[in-house]
Amino acid sequence: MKTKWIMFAAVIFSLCLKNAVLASNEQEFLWGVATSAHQIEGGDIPSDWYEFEKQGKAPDGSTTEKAVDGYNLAFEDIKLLKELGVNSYRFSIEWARVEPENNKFDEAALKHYHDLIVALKNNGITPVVTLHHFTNPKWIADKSSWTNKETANEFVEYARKIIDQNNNDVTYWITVNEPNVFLSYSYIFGNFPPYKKKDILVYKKAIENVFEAHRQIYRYIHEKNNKAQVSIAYNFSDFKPKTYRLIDVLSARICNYAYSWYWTDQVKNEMDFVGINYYFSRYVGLDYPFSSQYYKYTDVSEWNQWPQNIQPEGLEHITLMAHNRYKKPIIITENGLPDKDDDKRPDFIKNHIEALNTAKSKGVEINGYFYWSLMDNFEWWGGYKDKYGLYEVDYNTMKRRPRPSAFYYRDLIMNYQKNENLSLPTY
Ligand code: IFM
Repeated sequence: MKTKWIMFAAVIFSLCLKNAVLASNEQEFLWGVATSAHQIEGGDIPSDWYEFEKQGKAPDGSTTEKAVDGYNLAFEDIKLLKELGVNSYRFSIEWARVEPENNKFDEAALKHYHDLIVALKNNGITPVVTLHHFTNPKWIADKSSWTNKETANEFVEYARKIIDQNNNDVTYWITVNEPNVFLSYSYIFGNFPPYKKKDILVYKKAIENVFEAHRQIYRYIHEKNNKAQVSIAYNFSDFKPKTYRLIDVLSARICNYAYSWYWTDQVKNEMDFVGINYYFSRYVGLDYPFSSQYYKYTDVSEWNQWPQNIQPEGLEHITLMAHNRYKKPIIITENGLPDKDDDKRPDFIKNHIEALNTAKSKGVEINGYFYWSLMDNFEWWGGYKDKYGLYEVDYNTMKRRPRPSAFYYRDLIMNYQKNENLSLPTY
């Protein structure tokens, strides 16, 4: 009888402990990694990007037919997260998969994402859920995508479905990833679907529709859960003057405004934190973007499309600027490097974390850091050549193998969590 009581008490105690750990997890500094559905899952056939890839328009003619089999291996991949010791995972839900036809929701896909969220939580990993990461369902593309006002409503409908199902389990939501990038490539540079070039009016309409959808979703999530943390993940670049001439200084200011603040200002009342995706900085002058001299090379990665600066100080500067402008907490929602030999990545991570430490010592509230990416994946500009992964993927067997930087990141996280003299880990 006594043993029974002891066992009963032990079960209750372990349940309480687990809940306490999960609850406290949500307050911890978020140490994480990020991915997106289309880039890893494979089989995202009802999407506009898949259509684009089928026409041979993606880099190297590659397709995401298999990608890195992330949909089938989603639950297996939780082991990688555990191995890294991260306490959070940023991933996206694929609209096209969940709603392959207008108003026809795929119950199996909805269940898959819900189960993934629950499985992450059961493993002590906080899910950070992105609702839109570059791709649209094909039926949305057929209705002229984001230039159509209806798309905002359709997106809100889809988002509500996801939120209704998961709002008890998700605190952190990113409505849209890098609208400043995907809309510019879709409507100005013309190399993302629907390939419109320099169509400023259409571009402006698309921006308005994305922000309108964001605002509605922001309000909807907060009606359901007033503790939720909702934002957009923007791509930030630190534009610096290439000389101290007034004209270059002005150009840098204009670029910073056009690239970043123009976008973030529009939803400053509808973001609970500033989501920063940071990769590199740029040196600019009046001639930007026509000059080929606007990069000051410090250390250059193997990024496919153009040489990429490795400049952690740019991240420090951006976080300071964002802090001064909005006085809101900041989460680094992406930061990473394509480095197949893995010889620059450990330093890249360390230096960017140190830059955040410096920003923090200057009063910036930083609540999380997500390395891009958990594993190699399909890159919008580089196909499968750009290797951002902490885990290398063998594209034939789909086996994941940790690169040395995976262990480096794991040890760094452990170090920060143990050593109270370092200021970053808890807040
Ligand atoms: O892979 C992309 C991601 O989808 C958006 N941010 C930049 C990453 C690296 O190019």
